[in-house]
Amino acid sequence: MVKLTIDNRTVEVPEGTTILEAAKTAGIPVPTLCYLKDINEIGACRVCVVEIEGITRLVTACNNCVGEGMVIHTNSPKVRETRKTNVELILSQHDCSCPSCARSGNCNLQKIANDLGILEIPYDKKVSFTKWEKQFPLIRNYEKCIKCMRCIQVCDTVQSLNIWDIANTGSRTTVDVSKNRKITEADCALCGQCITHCPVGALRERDDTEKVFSALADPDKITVVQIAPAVRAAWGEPFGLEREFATVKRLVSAMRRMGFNYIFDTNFSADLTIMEEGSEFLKRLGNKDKETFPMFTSCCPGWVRFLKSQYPDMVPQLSTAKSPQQMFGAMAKSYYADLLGVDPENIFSVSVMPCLAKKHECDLPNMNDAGAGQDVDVVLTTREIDRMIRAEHIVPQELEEEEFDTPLGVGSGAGVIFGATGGVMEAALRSAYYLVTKTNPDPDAFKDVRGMDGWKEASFDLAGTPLKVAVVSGLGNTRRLIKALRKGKVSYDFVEVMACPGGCSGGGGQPINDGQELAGDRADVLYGLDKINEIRFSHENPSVQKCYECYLQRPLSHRSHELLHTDHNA
Ligand code: HC1
Ligand code: SF4
Repeated sequence: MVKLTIDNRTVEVPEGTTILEAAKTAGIPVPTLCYLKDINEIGACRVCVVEIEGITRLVTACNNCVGEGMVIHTNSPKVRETRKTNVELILSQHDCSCPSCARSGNCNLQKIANDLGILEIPYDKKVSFTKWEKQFPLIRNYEKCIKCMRCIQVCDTVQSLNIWDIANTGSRTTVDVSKNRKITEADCALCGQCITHCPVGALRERDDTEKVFSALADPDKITVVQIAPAVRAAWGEPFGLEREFATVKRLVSAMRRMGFNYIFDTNFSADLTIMEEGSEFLKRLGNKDKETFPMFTSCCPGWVRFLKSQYPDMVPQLSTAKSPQQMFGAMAKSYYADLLGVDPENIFSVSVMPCLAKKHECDLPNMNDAGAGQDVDVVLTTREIDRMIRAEHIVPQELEEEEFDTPLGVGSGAGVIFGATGGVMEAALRSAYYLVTKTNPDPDAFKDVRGMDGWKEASFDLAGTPLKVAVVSGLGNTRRLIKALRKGKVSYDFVEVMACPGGCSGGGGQPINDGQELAGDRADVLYGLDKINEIRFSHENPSVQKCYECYLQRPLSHRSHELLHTDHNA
């Protein structure tokens, strides 16, 4: 242990602890901008500088370790002055138009500048404007970039994609797409992790809220919206709502006030996905064809983009089942249009997702199987729906709980856990067991695949057939798993992949809580919802049963293939 003094407080911490961590244990917050625990500890922004008695030069707290007997001041006049100058220099290169910034009110730079009392920037502004492809779901605003390197590190070390790099030199230094590529030419998976880890507004999603406001105002449009599993665990965070209060039923209520005609649950189509994908898995398990086995889940479009760009020869191993989002869109404009007795062309199909890649997925040329334009017209992220709530002057604290509409608003506990890493696998195994044995397993029989580990393995006995499954989240972990699979070092029957660490609950479209990883807390909410759901199995969802009875006939039927499956290479 090392004993030292920080701001007149005696602190004892293990050897090798950084000054930042040591200060934290003593309850002394040191401001940081570029720091991301275990991912970006490079002291680039120099906001965390502190003074050590006996050393003339100030040092950065995030990447310097404590020493025995050190006397440290985290906010001495010298520290304050230097920190202020460092932030003023950052601001001199930053587009400070806060009112029009996506991160206004949730920006660490804004907060730190304000806390330091910076009311003027004494340096010349040198902000140059560079063009970006504004139709792409991910937008970089070079003028807001503070070169903290977080996006580079997250993309390299966590996601293994190396989309970003430093470009230019000297005062023209910026972060741009690596290897001189345009973003549309790079292999960006659109996981959005660079956005959720950016401390400022340099990265954001394409804003599609205006399209939805227009549809809501159009009397000829029937607006049908689906809410993804993971959104319910996070939408209330920016409003400071307790998780117990920020239920999906209150989100339903907010959206009804906005004027959506029919509000449904993606959990319904997650259940439908299990019926289709589970049946497909059992079929593939029967013949273990080399080309299509082991089977990969296909509901994460970030993962599908990754596989197509990095290992295209393995695309046939993806389940042909569409994602729940796209299954929902196809059913909304076919089955549900029939139930309503309306022309599907009049349906405007919106989805609220924790995800950026879903904005790309709904635009794919083969996602129009209901024959009325895109099956899903617009995808909004959790952040966008939260903006819409604010724009509509809805006070979330005053919302009462309201029910989803039926029948597509009915979902099982198996559907809701899709939003957490391991959830798709667990839901599929619950129903696969039933499909094979015609009896239900204990709904928690497959809980070994839960948890936030990036690469999990489990073995089960499926009525006499041994099954080995793997669950990965995060594309770096995914790359490691695929390499091991290709080298024959591991072998599985079924693999679930989610591009975002922790799965959709840690999705790139979720609220940003600077530097805090909340995927685990949000997953706990989803598992809690599964536990209290009266229906724990996708095959017991009465709306799904009815839909097969009256419309699809059975899993993998001709109509199911037309509406619910896809060719990922098309
Ligand atoms: Fe997901 Fe899915 S779980 S992919 O993470 O399979 O986005 O939540 O909606 O489609 O159901 C996302 C979440 C979501 C789909 C489902
Ligand atoms: Fe989107 Fe979920 Fe995949 Fe992340 S893990 S890219 S949020 S579908």
